[in-house]
Amino acid sequence: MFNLILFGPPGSGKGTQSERLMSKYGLKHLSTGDLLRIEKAAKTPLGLAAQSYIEKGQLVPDEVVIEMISSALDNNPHANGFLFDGFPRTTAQAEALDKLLIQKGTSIAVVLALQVSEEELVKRLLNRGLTSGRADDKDESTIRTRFLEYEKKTAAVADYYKKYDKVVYIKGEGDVDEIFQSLSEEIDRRDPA
Ligand code: B4P
Repeated sequence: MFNLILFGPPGSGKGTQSERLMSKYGLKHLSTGDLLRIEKAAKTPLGLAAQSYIEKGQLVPDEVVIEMISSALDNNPHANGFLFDGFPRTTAQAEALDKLLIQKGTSIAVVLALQVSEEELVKRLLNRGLTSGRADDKDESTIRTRFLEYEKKTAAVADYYKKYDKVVYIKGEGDVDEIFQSLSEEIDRRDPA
């Protein structure tokens, strides 16, 4: 089983690259952002509780996303491996994920961290906000809140995995195909086959 985390600030291209990586490597894509938006659209109690956090640009509480990931892992017992996109976003989430994977006799192989400048991130998210209908992409102050949350709570996740020597930084600006190529090279080096 090959499990990887695609890591990076909001708008760094995690969702964009995940789509390609999952089809190339046959990994099960688990995006907590997507899972939360599905819950929100279905107006489930979880989705309604998450909505106010997402719309303000804040992180959803750890226990909510950890429970969601735990169920997703249980619901995919035959997966070849998982591609975690936008999860973990706090050290508590990273610790919980490690425990869940140990229970399944597996672990994280690598954390691929996309690096993009803040000006470029703002540009991308405002641009996506023009068509996505996502409330958290619409105005610059919500986008800035997301960056603050990232600095305050999420950046430490890279430090957590650095202790285990699992983090590889990848330039996330430029051509989408070239970024995909760089990510693929790192995965191939670790041989998920
Ligand atoms: P997410 O859905 O995870 O989204 P994201 O950080 O906005 O985006 P991503 O990095 O995937 O960007 P994308 O590829 O789409 O999170 C949304 C919210 O959900 C969070 O703020 C939080 O409230 C909540 N949440 C999710 N997970 C959570 C967790 N674990 N704990 C707590 N709360 C959680 O790219 C963005 C744009 O850039 C797109 O328009 C794309 O086309 C463009 N783009 C991509 N690559 C490009 C390139 N190389 N060049 C130019 N444009 C590019």
